[in-house]
Amino acid sequence: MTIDPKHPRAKSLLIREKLVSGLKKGITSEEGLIAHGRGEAFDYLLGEKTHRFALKAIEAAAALLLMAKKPLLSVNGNSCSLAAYEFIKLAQILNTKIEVNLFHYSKKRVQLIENYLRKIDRNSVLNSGKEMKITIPEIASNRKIALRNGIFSSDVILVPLEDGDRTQALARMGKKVIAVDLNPISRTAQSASITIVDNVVRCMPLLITKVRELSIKKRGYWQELIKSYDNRKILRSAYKTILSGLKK
Ligand code: PTJ
Repeated sequence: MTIDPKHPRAKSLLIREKLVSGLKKGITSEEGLIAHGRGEAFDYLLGEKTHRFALKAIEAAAALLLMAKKPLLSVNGNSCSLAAYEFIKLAQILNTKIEVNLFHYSKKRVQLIENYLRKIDRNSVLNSGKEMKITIPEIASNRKIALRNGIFSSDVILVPLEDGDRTQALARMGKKVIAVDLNPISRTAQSASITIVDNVVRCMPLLITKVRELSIKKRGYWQELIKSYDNRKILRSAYKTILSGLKK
């Protein structure tokens, strides 16, 4: 479908088109379209813009990713369809890897997503066909299948558009989780160390810029940013913004 840039909902329609195109390529799951609908509803209430609370979370996330011994970017069907180039760019800047980890798991879809990402940059993507797999305990979905050299051995993991189970399991394993979730009351949002309540499409370019900006600062500066960051406060602000959106 051709989208007229003058259409009042052009941006939102473009995002939908990306997901539908991902579905046709076998990247987005059918369920991913439904999950996006939930995200859209929250985004609508947030005025479809990046708020101050999200900028604060992005700043802390950038610092945490820079501080990490082994950061990792976890990508699923929706995030690949919506922001593949940005995930690759971020992996390159951080000199780290992307692991494809799916809720609606199929070997075929993992491979399709890996191949799609590898066409942009083959060095940034872990190869599930070659890497050793490990099961993360207490996860009730196929998200439990992780790569030993990836999520399993990483200390800071970026998880966009997540279901809550894995975030909680990773936190129990002592890992720091950075979530991107438009719903501040989801289990993922509540269990993550840092929650970016923003659309993945808007926040990824901002996160890339922030990582670049902070990379020239000293470790102590990153530490201060993380120390002064309060995820509860950020979630409260997001929740209040949604409530006031509803009142309007
Ligand atoms: O590709 P798969 O198989 O791994 O599946 C991906 C989905 C997203 C279907 C899967 O992880 C899932 O079922 O997720 P949930 O439990 O529906 O949670 C997705 C969360 O992401 C919800 O809280 C949505 O509000 C939120 N969300 C949806 N679209 C966006 C979003 N958050 C940020 N940006 C979005 N564009």
